[in-house]
Amino acid sequence: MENLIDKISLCIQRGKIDLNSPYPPDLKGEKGADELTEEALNSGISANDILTKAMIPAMGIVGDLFRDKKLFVPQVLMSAKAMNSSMVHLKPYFNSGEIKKRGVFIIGTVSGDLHDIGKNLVSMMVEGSGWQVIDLGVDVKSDRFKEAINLYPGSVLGMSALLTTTMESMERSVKDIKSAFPNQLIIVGGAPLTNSFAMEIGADLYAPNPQVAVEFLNKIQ
Ligand code: B1M
Repeated sequence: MENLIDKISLCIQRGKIDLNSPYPPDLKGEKGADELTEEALNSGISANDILTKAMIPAMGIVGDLFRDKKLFVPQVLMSAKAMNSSMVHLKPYFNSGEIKKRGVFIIGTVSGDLHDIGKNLVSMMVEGSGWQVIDLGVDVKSDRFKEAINLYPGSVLGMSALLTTTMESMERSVKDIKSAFPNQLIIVGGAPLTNSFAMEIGADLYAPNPQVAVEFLNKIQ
């Protein structure tokens, strides 16, 4: 069992998707996260073990390396793709309730902001750590965030902004949401933000990178 778990973990860390994927070059021609996950399930390893012993720790390692600038965006995207190819096999177990999600994380870029690369990275890392992610996409108005919060009580909300102009809409949205849902936890991130800005507008956490958001989420749940 350790062997397959270790192999799946390695594939996710290295971004090895499946047998046919040429990346990374030194693993060309070898099975990837896709085939190994199927093999693990067929050999009787539980979906929960695959998730908690291989996938989540692997994405944690990727997140740490990215935070420490030892991995970069393209490599993280490959890891996320490998994780998704594993996740496809686990989806039926999530749906049957055999695997419990840690919680619900709603995310979107704020009104007026179309930059979604950072937001997508955060979504993938949070999903990889065992959370259900509701991705509202880009240019999300405050009312849309509030609708989602209504649908998922107890969720955590993440907002991303990349423009100095959309920092203003982030401020308006955070204030609006906090006045409607005073206990709503809100994480904000994006290149132009600072911790003092995040605290001033009433957010609960400024996450300069996805891993800080993941660590916060995993502490509360
Ligand atoms: Co735009 N753009 N852009 N752009 N763009 C910037 C942001 C800019 C800095 C470029 C520049 O002038 N040097 C500048 C902003 C200047 C400012 O406001 N001070 C800018 C501008 C001006 C614009 C337009 C206004 C240009 C124009 O049309 N005149 C326009 C605005 C569109 C809009 O949003 N309404 C625009 C458009 C675009 C494209 C559509 C062409 C494209 C976006 C494509 C896409 O996202 N699908 C684009 C891009 C790619 C960029 C740059 C080059 C790269 C942004 C990026 O993806 N970075 C950017 C310049 C730069 O950064 N070098 C730029 C990589 C990404 C992984 O980082 O998003 O910071 P980032 O996410 C990080 C962290 O911030 C954090 O985690 C991620 C990983 O570490 N993080 C979170 C982010 N969100 C988080 C949420 C969290 C936690 C962490 O919790 C919830």
